[in-house]
Amino acid sequence: MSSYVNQPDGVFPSVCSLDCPDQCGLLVHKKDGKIIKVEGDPDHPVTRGKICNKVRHIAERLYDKKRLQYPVKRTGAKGEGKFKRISWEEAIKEIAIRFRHLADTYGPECILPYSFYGNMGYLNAEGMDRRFFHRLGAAELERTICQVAGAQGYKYTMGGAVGTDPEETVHAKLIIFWGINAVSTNMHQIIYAQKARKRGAKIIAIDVHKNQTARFADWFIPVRPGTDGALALGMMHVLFAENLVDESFLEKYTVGHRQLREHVRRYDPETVSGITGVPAKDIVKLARMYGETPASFIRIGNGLQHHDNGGMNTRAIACLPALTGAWAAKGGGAVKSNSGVLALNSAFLQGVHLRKEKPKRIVNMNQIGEALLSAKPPIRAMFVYNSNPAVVAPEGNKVREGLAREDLFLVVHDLFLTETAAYADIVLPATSSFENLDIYASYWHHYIQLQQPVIAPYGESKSNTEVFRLLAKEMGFTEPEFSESDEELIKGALSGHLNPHIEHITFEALQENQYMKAKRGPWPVPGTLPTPSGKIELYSQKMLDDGYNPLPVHIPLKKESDHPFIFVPTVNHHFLNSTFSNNEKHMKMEKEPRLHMNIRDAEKLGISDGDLVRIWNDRGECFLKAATGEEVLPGVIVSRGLWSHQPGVNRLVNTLTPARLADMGGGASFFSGRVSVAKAAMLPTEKNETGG
Ligand SMILES: Nc1nc2c(c(=O)[nH]1)N[C@H]1C(S)=C(S)[C@@H](COP(=O)(O)OP(=O)(O)OC[C@H]3O[C@@H](n4cnc5c(=O)[nH]c(N)nc54)[C@H](O)[C@@H]3O)O[C@H]1N2
Ligand SMILES: Nc1nc2c(c(=O)[nH]1)N[C@H]1C(S)=C(S)[C@@H](COP(=O)(O)OP(=O)(O)OC[C@H]3O[C@@H](n4cnc5c(=O)[nH]c(N)nc54)[C@H](O)[C@@H]3O)O[C@H]1N2
Ligand SMILES: [Mo]
Repeated sequence: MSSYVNQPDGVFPSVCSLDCPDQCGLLVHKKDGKIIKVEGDPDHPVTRGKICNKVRHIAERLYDKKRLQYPVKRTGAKGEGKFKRISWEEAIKEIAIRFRHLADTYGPECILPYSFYGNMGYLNAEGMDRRFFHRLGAAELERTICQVAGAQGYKYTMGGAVGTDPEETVHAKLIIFWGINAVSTNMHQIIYAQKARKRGAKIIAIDVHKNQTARFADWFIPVRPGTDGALALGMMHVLFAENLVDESFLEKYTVGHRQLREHVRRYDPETVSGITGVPAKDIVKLARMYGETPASFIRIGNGLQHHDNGGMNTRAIACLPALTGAWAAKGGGAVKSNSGVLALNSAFLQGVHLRKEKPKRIVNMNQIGEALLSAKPPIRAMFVYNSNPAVVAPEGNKVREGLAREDLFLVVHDLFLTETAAYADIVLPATSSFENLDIYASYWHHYIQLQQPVIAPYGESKSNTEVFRLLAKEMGFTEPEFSESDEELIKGALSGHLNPHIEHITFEALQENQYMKAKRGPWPVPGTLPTPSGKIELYSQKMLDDGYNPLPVHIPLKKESDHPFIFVPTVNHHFLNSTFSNNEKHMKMEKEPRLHMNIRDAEKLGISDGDLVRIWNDRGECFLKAATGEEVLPGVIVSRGLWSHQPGVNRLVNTLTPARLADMGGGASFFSGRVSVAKAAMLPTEKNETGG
């Protein structure tokens, strides 16, 4: 056990484990063996002592009286949340017996793991768990809920998840926050932008919602949802037409610029204005600002790619820095994700070789509702950890109906009795990241960080690695992969030298330094990009081979129904997806969920600010209070936060979101759904009580 755990008092270095690009360095204050305060580590080179409010108050979550302390077994109906205490021994035994019986009777692919990045630690997110399910031969889960569509779109252009080093962006002279609410979701990029602004940089936000980031910007450009590709193409039209492109960069670093120049003639500002809702003169102004500022930086968000056309739109935006040669300017370029810079030895960690047969059943996590309800042969068991699908996954009614199936054996491992756990047969208590040894690699900045356990496990809780070691043992999996310690997992993850940027980073060095930066040479170097040509691909033969247009194009959102509004249910400031959505302090900081709608739409519907409204479509309904104004364009409504169900008031926004897959990578299309809105005649509680 780490020396930190054995010291009841003191201040210890740590890492934030949340699924957030900033991955802050923390200092954890302990008294009598308990965490009493969490603050930012002032020495961390990127996060520099500044942390968000939600993590500043994380101790309230760690010691929340609702936190799970021991394993429990269901005694009530599924979803009712009635459980009795059992021992770990009983829990592990029962899971192993059920899994073995199911695997023997129906084949192991009737068992499905369901997880995401509730904890970003490599060991606890994709370590022993993956080894276990590979060895079992379970069905495979495609982890597509977050960023895959945009990642694939970016990859077609740039070859991989690599962009500008964010530390350089203080030198940028123009910063565009494109489909990202960075004030809430990437606050240290905002701090860099503030520094850049002091040196003369202009800040632009392009979004469907006048959020905090839009208010921070010098210029906010509202766009219609799912039209960013068209806006980027309109910018390209102006850049080529007005000779604002960097010919020598295009020649040396890209393929296909001649085809692209021809192709974008059709995306003139008038046409693009008709698609995006951005006035033609603003498209020209934006393109000129971009073209005249070599050190321009685009922070490409996740929001804009949660659409039917999210892959292609990201692909289009990713072409822009190549047109102006921004990649070659200090601080210029773009970041979608930088995870490629810090890639660890995943093959080792995940033990893919332990799988004896190729998986026949692959389930896309965005379609978990449908899979649970109608996969043939049925999914008979599911093990959920690091995720809360009952709240975060699309088509929520189907998800919850699937979780409620009497014949589904459901195990949930979490720190809390989440909405998903309420449906479980067995719930296992999880340690928080402060109780684990783990390794963290940011998907934005370039530092790998070590988490040494700071406190002892809470109650009887266990880490993910420990749970899967125990289960493997109980199942009789004797491979040495299942007895490796967390330290051995970290050492293996850093070995193999698959990634030259991190060759110098070892477990021992991390123990001494806490965080270490990747070594990157000059970038991009023509001929060395991981695209097929080694260059930035403005024209992509690979896209053509994969069935896409080889050039960036605008493809409209699917018109799924006649409901009049496009519904964009985003995340909020004080929660992390659904994490914190049940913690009193964080709920209080966030106040209540609101539905932002344009005042003209509201007036037409007789809705006033503060009215409770019903939002519905063919997938279901939910209820929120209206916030009317000019924050969104007519025809669009935006909510913030993945709130849980409140007795009587269904605030589960994902009840309404489509499980339809985006154009690339099997990604989610959370923000492409259509809904109707009306003033709720009475509180839904009254309605339920009167049976209406
Ligand atoms: N405080 C906080 N921080 C978080 C999270 C959290 O829940 N809370 N979640 C974390 C996770 S997992 C992720 S993936 C990231 C996500 O963080 P971001 O990258 O910021 O993505 P979102 O918040 O999903 O959406 C960002 C913006 O996209 C806008 N948007 C929606 N559709 C469109 C469109 O078609 N075009 C344009 N231009 N904009 C559009 C939305 O209005 C929203 O303001 O944040 C991480 N950080
Ligand atoms: N409407 C709408 N829906 C969305 C989004 C949106 O913008 N709008 N965003 C989507 C995105 S980008 C994402 S990434 C997903 C995220 O969705 P999820 O991955 O489900 O994220 P969270 O809601 O944070 O739930 C994480 C859970 O993991 C648990 N946990 C934390 N640490 C550990 C651990 O060490 N072990 C175990 N066993 N459990 C742990 C937490 O307590 C929490 O219950 O949501 C998606 N859903
Ligand atoms: Mo995400």
